[in-house]
Amino acid sequence: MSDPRDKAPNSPIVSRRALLTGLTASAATLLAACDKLGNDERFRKALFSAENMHKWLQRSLQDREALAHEFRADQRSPHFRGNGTLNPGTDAYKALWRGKFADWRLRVDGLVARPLSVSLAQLHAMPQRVQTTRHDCVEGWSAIGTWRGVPLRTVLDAAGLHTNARYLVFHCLDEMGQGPGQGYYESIDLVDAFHPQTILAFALNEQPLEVRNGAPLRLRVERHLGYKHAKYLSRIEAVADLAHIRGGKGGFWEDVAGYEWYAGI
Ligand SMILES: Nc1nc2c(c(=O)[nH]1)N[C@H]1C(S)=C(S)[C@@H](COP(=O)(O)O)O[C@H]1N2
Ligand SMILES: [Mo]
Repeated sequence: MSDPRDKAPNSPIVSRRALLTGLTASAATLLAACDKLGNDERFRKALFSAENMHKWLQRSLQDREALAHEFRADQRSPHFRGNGTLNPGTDAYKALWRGKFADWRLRVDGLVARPLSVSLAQLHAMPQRVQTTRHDCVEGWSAIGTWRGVPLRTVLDAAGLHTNARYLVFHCLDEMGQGPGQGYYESIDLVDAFHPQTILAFALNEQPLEVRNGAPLRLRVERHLGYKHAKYLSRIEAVADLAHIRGGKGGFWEDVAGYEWYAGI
């Protein structure tokens, strides 16, 4: 479809030719050749054939499904530091902590067939995964740790995602000085949700999670930067889109500091 602005006199839009002259000669030749080929019906058909589209999609998906490197236990960092919130510090959290999190529940709701309320004991009884991975924080530090927890997939299968669910929103117990329900949150899409290394972790280096690392439960989404790994989980909400959740950008730092929602590594 032609852009009406192309026809405007003294159009401020840079012409294709002007753009081409700015490129290296070889790139320009290649582009011009592509341009000509693009007019060839057979070439276009081949380029955009179902088979090629499939190959292209498959390649991008394979990349997203690749596993993060796993390390040996003896490669672990001697100390796994805490970052961001080190203790939610609210009365509600303190009460849960005093009760050894026996009264804590993980709610799973939104676009699911069977909303769940899961205790820590129930999570401990589910199939578990253990992985030693490197955590990379945008603030410029990394640490290798061994995480134990339940694959997110297991919990989602139990809840039964609706077919219109596209994202999982992770609500946290730390309020970030914003009040209840306004604190830390994050979200991921279904490719990451069903990734085999995406787990709800309750142990670090074979010890129950410390408060600083997100007790009683935190997300591990190993192909992403640190801020996606939501700590102090209280609720997982399945949604069709993120626009109506909080600031609409899919995460606390995405909303307030312009962090990228997609933090793949
Ligand atoms: N609820 C919550 N989750 C959070 C944060 C936070 O402040 N609150 N900080 C994030 C950031 S920036 C990082 S790097 C990791 C730090 O995890 P750690 O405290 O176990 O090192 O948690 C992430 N998850
Ligand atoms: Mo971070």
